[in-house]
Amino acid sequence: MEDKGVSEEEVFEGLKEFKKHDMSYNSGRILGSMCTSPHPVGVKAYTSFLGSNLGDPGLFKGTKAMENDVISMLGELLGKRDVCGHIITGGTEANIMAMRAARNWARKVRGIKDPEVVVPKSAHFSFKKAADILCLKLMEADLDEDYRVDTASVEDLISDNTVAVVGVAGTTELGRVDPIGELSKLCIENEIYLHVDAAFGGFSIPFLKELGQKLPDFDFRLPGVCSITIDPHKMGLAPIPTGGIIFRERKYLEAMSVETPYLTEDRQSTIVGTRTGASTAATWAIMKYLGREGYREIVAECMHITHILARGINDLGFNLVAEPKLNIVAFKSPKMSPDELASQLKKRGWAVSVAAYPCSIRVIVMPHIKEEHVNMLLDDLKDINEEKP
Ligand code: 0PR
Repeated sequence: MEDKGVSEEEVFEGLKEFKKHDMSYNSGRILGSMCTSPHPVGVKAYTSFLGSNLGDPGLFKGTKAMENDVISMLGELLGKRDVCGHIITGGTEANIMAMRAARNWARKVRGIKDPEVVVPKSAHFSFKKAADILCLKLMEADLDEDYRVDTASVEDLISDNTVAVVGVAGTTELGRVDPIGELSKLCIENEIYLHVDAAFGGFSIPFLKELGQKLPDFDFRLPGVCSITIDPHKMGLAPIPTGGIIFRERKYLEAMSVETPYLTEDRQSTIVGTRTGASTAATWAIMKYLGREGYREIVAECMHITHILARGINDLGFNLVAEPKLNIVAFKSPKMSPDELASQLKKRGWAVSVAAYPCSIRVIVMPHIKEEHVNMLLDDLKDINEEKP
């Protein structure tokens, strides 16, 4: 830092320079992200709560009431209005909080000292971070032929030390929805905590069901489900960083609370201390503004474009890994490896990601991907395919 400051103009010129090197969602070229352009109403709400700190809620009672309201709205979307939870930084923090709650609860009621967690092989890598931080042993369950977790494999991995089972509603790589109903039964029988990671699917599955798409129940309607991750900064269209963690019962939040001697609340359960109220304001505003109808229209459009892309890819002779259930299309080329295809697409200005299991190109059809972008992508895929002997 220089001793003397510069003018505001100079500062913003400097910022513009950095921004030039960023990709923009509006270009339609970001194909591998679960984030998107935040909704303008959310952006406006976000900027009006920049100084509000939910880490000291007694000072920001209005923001705290708004967080409670958002949690109830999310709970209602997930089948139970009377829930508790927090708006936090994203899916990673939500999953860590859920694992911490499950571990502490099992320690308290079952005296478990060597905790294990059963996760599907398709689980997001945030569970590896949770396991490392919380000293949990991760047991990875196999997937079935449709890349959903195999309940029999989960059952085999359950032991006296199991503190939680995880199911995913909208897997990171393929958008699969695990058989959460079967997991719920299994967890009730074995008295084990069940966490559902709906970071991606939480803001789309309920609306797709309302639109008549056949998708299994995944939420608090299933009695075994103890907590759900749902990320407003993915399909909820909120600005980054906005995640959600929702618990069926307060006792799980309390199982990880610590004393906060000099704050305006006595105990705190979140990992983060100082915590922005802006994310909560944005989520509240967007949910109120769009309503279910607004979200239904957005997910319907994403699915429409997903099907156009999937059909086009199929017609060009590429192989779809699986028929899309949510707005994710994964595919392979019969002529080259996913890495080679990704680098060819990169040369043509597309930012795609390569999914690990099964190794394939993954396109997440977020609201910033329009039909015109998909048509350009299909043209480039056609050229790449024809250039390769
Ligand atoms: N759970 C699931 C099912 C997820 O897909 C993700 C993230 C998380 C948890 C973790 O969420 P946070 O990243 O909010 O902590 N899934 C994407 C991924 O890792 C996130 C992402 C977003 C990737 C934007 C790329 C990108 O440009 O693939």
